[in-house]
Amino acid sequence: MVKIDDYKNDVPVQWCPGCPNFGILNALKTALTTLGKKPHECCLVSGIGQAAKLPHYLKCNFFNGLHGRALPVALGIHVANPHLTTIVVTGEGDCYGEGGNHFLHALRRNPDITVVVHNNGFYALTKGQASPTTRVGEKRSLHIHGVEIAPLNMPAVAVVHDCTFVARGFAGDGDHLKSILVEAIGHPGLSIVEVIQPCITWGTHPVSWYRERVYTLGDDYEPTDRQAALEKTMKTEERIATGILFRTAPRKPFAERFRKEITDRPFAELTPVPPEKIAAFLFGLRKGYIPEPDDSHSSRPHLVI
Ligand SMILES: Cc1ncc(C[n+]2csc(CCOP(=O)(O)OP(=O)(O)O)c2C)c(N)n1
Ligand code: SF4
Ligand SMILES: [Mg+2]
Repeated sequence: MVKIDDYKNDVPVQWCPGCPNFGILNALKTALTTLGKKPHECCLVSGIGQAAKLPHYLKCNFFNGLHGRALPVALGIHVANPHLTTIVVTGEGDCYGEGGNHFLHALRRNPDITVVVHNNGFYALTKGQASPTTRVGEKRSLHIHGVEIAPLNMPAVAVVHDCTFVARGFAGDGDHLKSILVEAIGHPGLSIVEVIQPCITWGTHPVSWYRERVYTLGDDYEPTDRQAALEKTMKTEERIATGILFRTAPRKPFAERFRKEITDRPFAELTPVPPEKIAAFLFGLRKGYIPEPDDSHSSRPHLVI
């Protein structure tokens, strides 16, 4: 049986004491334990930021890469080993700002990965500059008269672009967040979980301000209803809905044909292909030859053996 301590490591945590990011860390560890995922079966991927430090604090596979680039790296990891549970942990600056383009194209590709976006409404690591979700009028260090441009609502973009699992959690409600993460990680295809994460150091409002505004969607809420989902997702001014905002039947995941027709084995387990065979394969492609799935015994060049 997997225990939460299996994920424990001795890396010193670099967050401010009392940061709500601790709530997200605990919720994620508990969700993975609840799902019975062993640490070696998971890979966390992040970019740069306070949120992006989270993978350091779990004992499992992780890749901490460039700012905004977690998604393409996660996609590569997932393609190379579809048996790993691949989870991106990112901030809204990392994911919607620097990495916004990757987010949009991940929606189109629908890889079977989970994306957890800590949304604290600014760039916390670099001391609170405005991010794509900073509210209009909010004063930030480089916006002394208040932010003038409208925020992005990427969960709504995800709903519009057929992401089949879109949820919002609150870092101050770990039990609820855990239950959302369990569903998200178990859902086939891309799952987006945005987490409202107050920053107690650079934030404009205390945690209580958020607590007064968030509420949990009731059992009568129908997450398959796209119109209702858009309405709940877009409303973030006075009352902020948390829970599974949108969930529909899974659609074709990224690389499905490759997995069915070529291989679903991790690349690391495949027999290395000799360089001359690769050269022959590329030469064949240049000549217009496209290998057939069952070509493995033919004398024509092929890559997977
Ligand atoms: C290419 C690049 N540009 C800018 C930075 C500076 N930088 C580091 S973290 C960060 C913002 C992180 O914000 P967010 O993703 O919201 O995470 P948070 O710290 O708020 O959790 C920025 C702009 C960087 N490290 N690399
Ligand atoms: S600066 Fe804000 S987000 Fe970063 S660790 Fe401190 S409280 Fe958390
Ligand atoms: Mg942020």
